[in-house]
Amino acid sequence: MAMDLFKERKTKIKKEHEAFLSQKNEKLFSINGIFNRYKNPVLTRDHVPLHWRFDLNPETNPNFMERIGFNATFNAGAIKWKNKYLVAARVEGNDRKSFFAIAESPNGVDNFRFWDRPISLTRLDEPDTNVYDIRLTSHDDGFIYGVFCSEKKDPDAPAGDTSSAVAAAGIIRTKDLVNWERLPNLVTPSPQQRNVVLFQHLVDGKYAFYTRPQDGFIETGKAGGIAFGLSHSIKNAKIDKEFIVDNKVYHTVYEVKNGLGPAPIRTEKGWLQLAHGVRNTAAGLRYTLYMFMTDLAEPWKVTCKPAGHFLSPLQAERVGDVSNVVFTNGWIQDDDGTVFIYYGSSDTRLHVATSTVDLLTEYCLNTPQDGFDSGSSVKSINELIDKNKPFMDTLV
Ligand code: M1P
Repeated sequence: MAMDLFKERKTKIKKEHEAFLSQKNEKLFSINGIFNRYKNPVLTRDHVPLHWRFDLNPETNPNFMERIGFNATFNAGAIKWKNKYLVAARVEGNDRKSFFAIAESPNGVDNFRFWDRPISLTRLDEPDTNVYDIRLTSHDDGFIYGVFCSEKKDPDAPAGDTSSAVAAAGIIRTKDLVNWERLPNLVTPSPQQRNVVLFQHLVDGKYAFYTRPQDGFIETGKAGGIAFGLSHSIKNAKIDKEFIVDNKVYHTVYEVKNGLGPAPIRTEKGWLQLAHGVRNTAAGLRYTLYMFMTDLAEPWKVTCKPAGHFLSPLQAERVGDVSNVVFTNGWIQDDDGTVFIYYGSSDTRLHVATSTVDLLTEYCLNTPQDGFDSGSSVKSINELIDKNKPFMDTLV
């Protein structure tokens, strides 16, 4: 009887899992013409392999019960590797701990399958209680780096405070995406760090990082903004001075905090930068994505910045464990100029949107900048209306 149940459940679950993993995705029409969303998320907790979840031995699991449950798969670093599209996702178990696992797709938009095992990080002196949001950078020095948030309990938290935490930037590197070397965490002048991204080239012979200084774990406090700093070494990375590239600003989509997404994409007109911005609402924080460009020779100098968000949570994306959030830490530039933008929604699942280097550049260069008040927004609209006057009959 037990054997029948084991077999019956295993056969059904296996079949449905395979059908789910092989599902084709569908590119949706884009009204804004800047990027295309896709019908299905590319990675969900249902993508987690069965052999991470079930004990496959009928003797020790006669009821074919799930032994380890998974809660979410989201915010992923991304890289093209041996002609496959890889994401290093933040996978979160039912135990709330997250870790990194690589999933691979033949086309970047569907059929993502996790590799055999998640990434095992070497422990430093003190274990990371939680790790998340890895940014992958193919560096000129020949290594692929992963820079991620390493979180542990705040040792100075008052007795009874079991929530306060400290965030630091962890660093790993690899040449094959299987064997990873752990390096000491990045040291910066800021008491906490999250959303740190390694730039792909040396600057003045030094390793260059985009950082996000913050005074507290959730609140950036007096600090905040996307910053930039240099380190002589990567093996003991230390930034003595970080300066702001793109600050948080009152009454914008990045008024509370912001953070760089993936390492930038080089174009003839400058570096394309993708970031997340956080604003306050009566319903809590709202996370959206925004873009800007920086100077080719001085990648810490903003050269243009469209007003407002580039991509915001829509429809089903709006709801999840942390609702009203989109977050990005990975994109892939293909040889033909296609850009695959991977973004997590509401700390629950991972999506892709596709665009091109040319379209993203055009978006950055031609979208009006923020004037920081309603009058300036109306002025931008009126300028477009005036420009359109000779063409109005084409809309009739
Ligand atoms: O919960 C929303 C996001 O919160 C953090 O981002 P930030 O540091 O900007 O507040 C991160 O924990 C991120 O993973 C998460 O999606």
